[in-house]
Amino acid sequence: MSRITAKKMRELLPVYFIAGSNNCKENLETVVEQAIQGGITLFQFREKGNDALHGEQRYALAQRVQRICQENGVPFIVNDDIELALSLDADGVHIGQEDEAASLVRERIGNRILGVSVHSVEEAKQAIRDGADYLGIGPIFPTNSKADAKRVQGTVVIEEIRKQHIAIPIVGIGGIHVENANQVIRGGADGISVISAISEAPAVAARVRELRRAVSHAQ
Ligand code: 3NM
Repeated sequence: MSRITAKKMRELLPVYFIAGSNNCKENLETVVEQAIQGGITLFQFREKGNDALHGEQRYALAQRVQRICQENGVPFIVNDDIELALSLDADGVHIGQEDEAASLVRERIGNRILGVSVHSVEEAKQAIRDGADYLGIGPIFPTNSKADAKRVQGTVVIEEIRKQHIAIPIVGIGGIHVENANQVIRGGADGISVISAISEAPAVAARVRELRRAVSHAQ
């Protein structure tokens, strides 16, 4: 398999759902199944923070969720944990600035999808040199889902990147909901990535449909 093209990558980004077991009131598998029914375009397994599972339980959960994604043709990305991604033969990994250098991660994962969180134009350029397939930029709005989130900066960084004619696929992250998704897309992102807008929705599939609609209306 060769590296994913930018065009194909963009097609995976409109509504990118990120979750772990502690983001969901029901079990994660059920939420992911419903989110897929609603039309998420990509999923990231992020088993982190308070009450996160570890070891065998974490691996088994990841495997079950990966199978659901595979059966439905939704690519499965692993947050941070390269060993887990490789042992599951996941479709890709997502890393932050605090994790292993993106260039080393690229070497380890071959042509799998590589997403990198960046917070400035400089970090964006470095991530591209290191081999990122897409960038995650945030927090766009205030978020309760990440304890160590950086300063909220709206869509400024995305706009600066686009002003410099850097065309890499981008998702916005942090505090994105149906009502503000349009600002993220109009700012230059190809999609939105969300935890709570989907994981805490009373009706998950319906919420995903609303998010899809908000994104496509803004494109
Ligand atoms: N990363 P919610 S914000 C996982 O700024 C994550 O890089 C962020 O959750 C960043 O959609 C965030 O519930 C949490 O706000 C996103």
